Amino acid sequence: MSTFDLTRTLPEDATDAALRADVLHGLTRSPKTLPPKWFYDARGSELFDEITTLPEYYPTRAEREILIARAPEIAAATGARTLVELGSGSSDKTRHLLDAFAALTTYVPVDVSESALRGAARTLLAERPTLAVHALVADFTAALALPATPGPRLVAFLGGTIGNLLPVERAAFLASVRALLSPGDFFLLGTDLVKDEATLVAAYDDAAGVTAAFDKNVLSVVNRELGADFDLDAFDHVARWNASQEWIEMRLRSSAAQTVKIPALDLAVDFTAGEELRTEVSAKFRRDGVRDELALAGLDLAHWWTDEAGRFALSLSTA
Ligand code: AVJ
Repeated sequence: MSTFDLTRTLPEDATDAALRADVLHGLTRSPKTLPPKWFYDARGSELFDEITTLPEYYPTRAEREILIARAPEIAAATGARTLVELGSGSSDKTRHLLDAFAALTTYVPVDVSESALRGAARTLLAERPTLAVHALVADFTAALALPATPGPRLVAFLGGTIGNLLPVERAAFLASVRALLSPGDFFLLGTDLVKDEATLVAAYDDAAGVTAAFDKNVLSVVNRELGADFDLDAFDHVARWNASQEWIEMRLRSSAAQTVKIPALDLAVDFTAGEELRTEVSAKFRRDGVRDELALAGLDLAHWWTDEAGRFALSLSTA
């Protein structure tokens, strides 16, 4: 007997209000920025899925390699009965964990996309009719209230998405994860690792141009949702390694001086020729940095696993 329920903690219009606030704030400051969460409309999610299959984009394959190799150890170390997955999306990676977790009864996927949650639950429940799925439509960067589920709980945040948060945001996020955990619970975190610049830049500027299309897609989102008139051909995709911050930055560079109108905000935004709009930061990590950031949030690093090539890490920490 399977159970499925879905709880919405985001008001229906929250997305619209947040997009307006982010676009107004990001495009009226200098340098201009847009937060990466707005990449992921239906088209953007499709493009991201395509990115994960590109030869240059290693993180997804590296993380999958670790999950497959270490799922039995993760299951043994945690004895988890509930898996909470933040930013679960299609729940593709979750399968590797679920397969290894004999004690698991309950899965709590958390995502901003209700359609992704429903689709993922349908697929999972078809395969695992005894699983209880409590889906949560929520923004994982905001305070979360989890349903009461059997412990121990394993909270997972995979894919390296923590790298999209700036250091102060990361500290706040880790503290909020810590607040979700009771004694005996665990946190599983995926982090992409610092490596040579050429490999990193290629992963964010692939030869086929899929990442460029993904980057520009944020402009389509603003056009559609806020009636803006961004000309996608008037911007070039740029991926740059910031060595002092140890993060990749994706930017859109205006190829000419231009003015973009955003009617929903009653705003006109001027770009100079060559001006860059930062659309994403994707931080890369080292073991000691991850350990220290976890410790600051009150989390103890217990296990650190990488793929054979040492490109990506999964860490398991305790409250
Ligand atoms: C989904 C946030 C992990 O930062 O590598 C892929 C998004 N951006 N290519 C990443 C992304 C450009 C990705 N995360």
